[in-house]
Amino acid sequence: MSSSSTIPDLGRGTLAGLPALGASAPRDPARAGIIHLGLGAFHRAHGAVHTARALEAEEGDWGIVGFANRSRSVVDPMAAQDGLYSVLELADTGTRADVVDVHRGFGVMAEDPGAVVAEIATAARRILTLTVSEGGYSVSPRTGSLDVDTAGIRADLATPAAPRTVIGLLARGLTERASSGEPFTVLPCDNLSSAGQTARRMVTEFLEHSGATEDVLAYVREQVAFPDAMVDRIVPATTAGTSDQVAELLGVRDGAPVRAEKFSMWVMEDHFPAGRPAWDLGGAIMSDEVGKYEQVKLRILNGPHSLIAYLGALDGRATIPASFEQDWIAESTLALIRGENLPTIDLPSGFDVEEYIEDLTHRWHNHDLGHRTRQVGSDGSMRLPQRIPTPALFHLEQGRMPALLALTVAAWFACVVPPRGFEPGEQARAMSDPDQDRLQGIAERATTPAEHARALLESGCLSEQLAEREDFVVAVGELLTTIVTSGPRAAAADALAA
Ligand code: CS2
Repeated sequence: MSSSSTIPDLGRGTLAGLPALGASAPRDPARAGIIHLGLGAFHRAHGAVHTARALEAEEGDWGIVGFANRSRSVVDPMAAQDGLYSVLELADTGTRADVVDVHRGFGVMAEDPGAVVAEIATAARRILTLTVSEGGYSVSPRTGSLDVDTAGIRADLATPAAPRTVIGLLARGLTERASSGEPFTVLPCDNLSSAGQTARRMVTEFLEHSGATEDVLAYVREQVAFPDAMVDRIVPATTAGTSDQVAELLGVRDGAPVRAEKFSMWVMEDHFPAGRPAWDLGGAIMSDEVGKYEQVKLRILNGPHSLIAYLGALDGRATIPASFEQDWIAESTLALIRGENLPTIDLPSGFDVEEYIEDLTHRWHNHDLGHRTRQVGSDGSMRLPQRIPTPALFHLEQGRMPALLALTVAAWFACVVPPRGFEPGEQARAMSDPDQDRLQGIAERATTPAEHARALLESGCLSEQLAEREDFVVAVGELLTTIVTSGPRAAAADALAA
């Protein structure tokens, strides 16, 4: 690019005069109180921004040492930029960019897992936050327990001193920290219900399977907190143009920018035995009702988001706003929210759910964000077990068919594990899923879409309990048949009429 040579690179030398957040975090990496696992766009646009704002409100030793999962694509440019990057906020009222200045150290989990273990064992680190996506918690969708059938967990249980999975790393790190007895907090920031309790259970099960001592188990039980949290901000993948937009707004070239909507919400249990940043002053909500907020988030936003992505992709739409603009998709989504998911939610006290839904429909219309259907539709095998079974079983047990939840499942299968002979189109083909080949293998012998749906559901890919619901299996099969023979719009009409 001809202009790029004249634009200086982002770094401490070019920071003066730029809108920066968090700079009061001590520069010395030894004083960084937080370890973060999963240095992706979401953490950088959400937790890191709230931490930076908290530091603006109240100083403290709360810099972040961040670990990417496996790629160096973020770590390298951030390290070259003295840990700085910008967040481009795309709102109706205009676009703005802020530089975030809270990261004080970097690593890549897959390259140097031992470094993560050593960090957890270091007394000055007091909190570990994580955004490792649903799959990172190694929960079996079938049983809800630690997934000992995965190669990663099997390998880590065989050599617990040299772990590679997130749960194995946490277990090893806490084992090493146990000898000092220093308290610690693990704060998951993924879209999982009871994410904190789930992480505690998985770590404890791992320790038990690997023969940990009673001392270590007692340390984890008594000195380590695993608060639950609800996280909410739509953060689409960074695109090639993001850097140019930042250059235009800030006059610097940023090799690791992120883009996000204006909305941001973080609700957490206030349980931090080793202290915490003033997150409450940085926009987060401290609450004893996090479980209820999680239900709101998973069932009003995430589940319906999946439905928009799958119906939209089957209809050839590349983005969430382009999909949600289709009346029949919006109608199906709102019917899912109001008719099926909302009745299953125990709302937090004083929470204005109508305002949340109103905001959300607005957020889903944000064309500037251009959130891709392929991004939201990927990893369904990890995401849908968090979004579908609980509300679906709620209705089934009362003798009602949740047709739009069934439609979400049928549309997921059509996109990602299509029945033989069905071509779901370019947008659906672009969705990825770590379990895709295994799922396709399970349905290999099916000769009809209904048999295909049955084979998949009966494998327990969403939950064992749901697999046993013959009425749900039949409903998903019928909707998948309609998608294949008459298209997604006809299937949505059937679900709405049910
Ligand atoms: C989305 C979420 O991709 C998805 O599964 O539903 O990433 C969603 O955008 C965020 O949870 C919003 O807070």
